[in-house]
Amino acid sequence: MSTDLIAGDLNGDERVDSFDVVLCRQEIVNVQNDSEVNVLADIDKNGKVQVNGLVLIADFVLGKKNYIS
Ligand SMILES: [Ca+2]
Repeated sequence: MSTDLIAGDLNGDERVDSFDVVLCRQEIVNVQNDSEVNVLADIDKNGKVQVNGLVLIADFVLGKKNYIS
């Protein structure tokens, strides 16, 4: 993992792409339980990994938004 954390970059490859969307989805259904990924997937910082974070990442990856926040 990179030391520079990027919102939405759940796998730490310094890019936000479809792999991060898949990872976020896995976090939501608790397939994985990686605390660092959970922090990065909690886009709105409400302490939970929820579908809204997944939607934000997916919208960014699909080009619907040019930022993640
Ligand atoms: Ca990534």
